[in-house]
Amino acid sequence: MLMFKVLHIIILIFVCVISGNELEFCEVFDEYAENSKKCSIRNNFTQKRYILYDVNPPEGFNLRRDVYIRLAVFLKRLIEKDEKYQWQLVLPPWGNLYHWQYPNTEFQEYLFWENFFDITSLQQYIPVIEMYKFMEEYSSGSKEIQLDCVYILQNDDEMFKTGKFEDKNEVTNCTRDSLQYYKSKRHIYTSPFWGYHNITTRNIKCLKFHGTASNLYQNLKPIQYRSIMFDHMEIALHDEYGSKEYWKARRSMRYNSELYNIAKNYRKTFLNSTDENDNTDRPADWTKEKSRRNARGGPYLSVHLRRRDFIIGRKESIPTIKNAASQLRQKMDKLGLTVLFVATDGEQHEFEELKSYLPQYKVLKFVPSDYVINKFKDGGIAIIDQIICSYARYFIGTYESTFTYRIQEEREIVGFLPETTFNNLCKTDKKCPRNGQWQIVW
Ligand SMILES: Nc1nc2c(ncn2[C@@H]2O[C@H](COP(=O)(O)OP(=O)(O)O)[C@@H](O)[C@H]2O)c(=O)[nH]1
Ligand SMILES: *[C@@H]1O[C@H](CO)[C@@H](O)[C@H](O)[C@H]1NC(C)=O
Ligand SMILES: *[C@@H]1O[C@H](CO)[C@@H](O)[C@H](O)[C@H]1NC(C)=O
Ligand SMILES: *[C@@H]1O[C@H](CO)[C@@H](O)[C@H](O)[C@H]1NC(C)=O
Ligand SMILES: *[C@@H]1O[C@H](CO)[C@@H](O)[C@H](O)[C@H]1NC(C)=O
Ligand SMILES: [Mg+2]
Repeated sequence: MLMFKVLHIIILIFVCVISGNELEFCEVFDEYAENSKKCSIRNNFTQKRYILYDVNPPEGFNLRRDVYIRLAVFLKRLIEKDEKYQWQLVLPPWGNLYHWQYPNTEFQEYLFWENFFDITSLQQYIPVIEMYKFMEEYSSGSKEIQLDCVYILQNDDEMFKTGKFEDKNEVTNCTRDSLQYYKSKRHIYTSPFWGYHNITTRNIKCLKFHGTASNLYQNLKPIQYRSIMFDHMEIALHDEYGSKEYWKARRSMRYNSELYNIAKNYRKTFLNSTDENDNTDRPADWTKEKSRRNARGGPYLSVHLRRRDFIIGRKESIPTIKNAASQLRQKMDKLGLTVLFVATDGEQHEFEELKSYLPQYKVLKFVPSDYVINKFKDGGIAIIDQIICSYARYFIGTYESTFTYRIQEEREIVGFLPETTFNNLCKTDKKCPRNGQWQIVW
């Protein structure tokens, strides 16, 4: 009897020790003892850990940029706290976004961040690497890249029904909804993985999740996993929206310098706008940038005139073209400006219509050359529009458009007065929703 008890205790201790580490260690491979050993040696060999992520497919470019900031701040804090591992964020290639319209969809797949952003600037905030670099580093010669764990975040529908929100991070059964984009063959999942057919995983976990990005800390399990991916990362919220840290991450998102140069040439040629005249000079290195409110901006008013899906989805706040023209005219007259720069996703005929209501003003939009279309595509052209808007003396945006928010942030960084930035078109002169003013913190 005593023997039995002692044995029982020993077994208990043994189980605890094992489940505390070794047994969980690289569980991906634990069907194969031999692989499991290899795997632990492999994980021990390098301290590099890779975090990958993706966002709900219908989301646009500018919300995706916001999701990057959530991860960047999370990673920054993680690195401060945990020096044992070399954490790296793998930048998810851009592709096939819903709003991207240039024909030939293949041509808009697998676009790396360097097309749009300055990678060195991003790296001055956190260690990021492009997907192709990750593939090189991680595959070590094999044809396939197997991620150690993929978490699919899911909203807790119950919470949305009751309205009682509390942090949640619970492994749950995957719904068909969560798995709809993944294909499974003998427990090996492939696709979507940003369109790569050679990325797979054996280990998908669905998470009922509510809370900020840092609540995902417990899911990293760096002893067990060398690479993890979070899908539907937009479900995780900002840890510190609008804080100094948030703005640091935002400031590190400098665009590809060629995009700045294209915008600069356009401003000079068509808008009589130069950094010297407009007091908008900036240091090349974002970490050297300082708080200021004396940017003047070029002698033009810029507007972000969001159309397409917003005309249908945001009826309450989107004006007719005619009404927008009237609002713009009033403002230009008040400011003594005669040049209007229009950034829009609207149809050509909507732009022509706008112009027809403003005959006494110079109304312009950026028309990309074939070179720009081929090299930078929809994403780059949109950024050029955003840059030109962010150097105007006065900006008017579209209510609740993330495209507009990114312009407002850029103007906060460049150093404009908030009243020249936080304005939006109204449904009519009388019906005017107001966006919040998220001012920069240095
Ligand atoms: N070039 C250009 N594209 C735009 C403009 N407005 C919207 N778009 C396109 O439409 C997309 C809108 O989606 P998103 O980035 O999610 O912004 P939101 O939907 O306005 O919050 C952008 O990413 C662009 O591809 C614009 O003024 N100029
Ligand atoms: C990992 O490496 C450390 C020393 O670097 C060693 O003490 C330990 O036994 C190794 N663990 C495994 C599972 O190989
Ligand atoms: C995976 O596929 C991509 C695109 O087809 C290719 O560029 C990459 O080299 C491949 N990676 C490996 C490890 O085979
Ligand atoms: C998950 O699925 C299993 C097997 O289908 C079932 O037994 C279990 O109750 C489910 N769990 C939840 C939380 O729905
Ligand atoms: C361009 O701007 C400069 C300085 O702001 C001004 O002196 C000049 O007259 C402007 N040129 C035109 C053609 O408007
Ligand atoms: Mg959108």
